[in-house]
Amino acid sequence: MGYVDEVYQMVVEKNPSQPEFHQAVKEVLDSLRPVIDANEEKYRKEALLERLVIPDRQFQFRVPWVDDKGQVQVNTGYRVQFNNSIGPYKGGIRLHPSVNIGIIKFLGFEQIFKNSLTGLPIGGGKGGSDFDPKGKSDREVMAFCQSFMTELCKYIGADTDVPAGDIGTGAREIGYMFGQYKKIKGVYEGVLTGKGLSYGGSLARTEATGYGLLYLTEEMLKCNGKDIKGKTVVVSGAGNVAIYAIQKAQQLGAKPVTCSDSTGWIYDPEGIDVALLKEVKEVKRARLTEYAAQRPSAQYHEGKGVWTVKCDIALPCATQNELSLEDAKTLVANGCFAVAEGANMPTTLDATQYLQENGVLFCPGKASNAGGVATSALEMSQNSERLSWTFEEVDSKLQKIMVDIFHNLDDAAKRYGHEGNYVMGANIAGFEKVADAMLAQGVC
Ligand code: NDP
Ligand code: 2IT
Repeated sequence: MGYVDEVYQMVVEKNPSQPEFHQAVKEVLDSLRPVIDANEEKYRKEALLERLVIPDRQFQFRVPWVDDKGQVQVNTGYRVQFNNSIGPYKGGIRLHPSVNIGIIKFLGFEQIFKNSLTGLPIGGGKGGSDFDPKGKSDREVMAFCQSFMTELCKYIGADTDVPAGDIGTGAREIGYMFGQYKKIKGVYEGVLTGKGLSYGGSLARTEATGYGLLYLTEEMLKCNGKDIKGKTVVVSGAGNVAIYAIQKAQQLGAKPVTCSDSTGWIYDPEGIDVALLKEVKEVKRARLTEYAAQRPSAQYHEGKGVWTVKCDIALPCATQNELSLEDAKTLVANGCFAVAEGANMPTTLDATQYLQENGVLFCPGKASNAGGVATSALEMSQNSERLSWTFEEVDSKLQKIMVDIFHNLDDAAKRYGHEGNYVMGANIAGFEKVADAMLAQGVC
């Protein structure tokens, strides 16, 4: 058996019941075959792949908090510090009832390559909890965040591990966590990113993932002789990534016509009204039925369905495995020619393969959603120099980073004879820098 297959089998055997982690590892290792084959003897001797797929360390802890009725609730908290060979661990905190160690490990593993692709000095990590912020009062969310940070603060720091937002963790949660870190440690430092602007946050971080997704998509289209202007875009999700993807798509002259949340989806043939979507989701924290109630052109449907809408470009921006083989077939049949992932691993492996085989331009999340973490790294830079840059400064750096990421993965795919396979290009380009740093730093 080849080295790649041996390591993948070891991952499956040693990490039972973690299908998302297996999937993320499979995608990366399969892409790396040409690189590994060319260096097999050296990498085997160094156990490079074993060291890559086993996290440096992982923490799991109890998070007790008191709800508004005086009842004690208990959640489980996680932080996986995966790889710090090119910089401090960096990655978000996911708060969602579906969170378990396998989900956090898949996200942490992806983060290693994503962070490498940004070109900035950040390693890979991820954290989270099975806590559900939905329907909780602000006081309950604060109680949870404080308890979560009471434990997490032992393992993180501005030069060690710098968490940020992800599903269910936005500015409110980051604020409560930052306050608790400061109170316990007595240190005012950039230990979290995605902070509020009054206490060290960066302008454009809120917009960064969605904007970055569109900057990369625009470049990918341009390099393939296409223009984003006038194109119909289908977006899933209605959270941080989806909202700013929709906004930037409109600014670039495209027409996003859908969004979705965990209960239903909107088809708005006149184009999504971003101001209304923000009001419903960011201010009222309400369901999408509220959007439909205030927008005569919008149709609301229960359940899943955005991929059935005819489009040119699809941007999955909600969660993992939300775009199946069936969905991919529908997209292709409807003439969709580009898919760029805003979420982490939203497309199943068979769907990805189907899209690629049918000539759809496909950019994996670790490249196309890297604008969020890249801007987090810019926030870290601003915190270190105790300065704040203007929106335009951050936004123009973000644009350059996304364009550079696309060209890096495009070049890597070409170098290995797989032109146009951006999954391979992203994994190879992300891996090369990390592998080089790991080998240079010896056995550790
Ligand atoms: P938010 O919590 O702001 O929004 C998530 C959206 O996706 C909501 O509309 C939510 O609906 C929907 N959603 C979440 N889970 C599910 C589910 N299991 N089934 C159906 N719908 C679901 O998160 P973000 O926008 O920040 O994150 C979205 C994706 O982007 C995630 O994969 C995340 O890892 C990734 N990402 C985020 C970055 C960031 O900077 N925030 C950076 C890079 C990637 P509902 O509210 O009803 O649950
Ligand atoms: O998946 C991701 O890249 C994020 N949730 C953002 C991480 C970060 O540190 O900004």
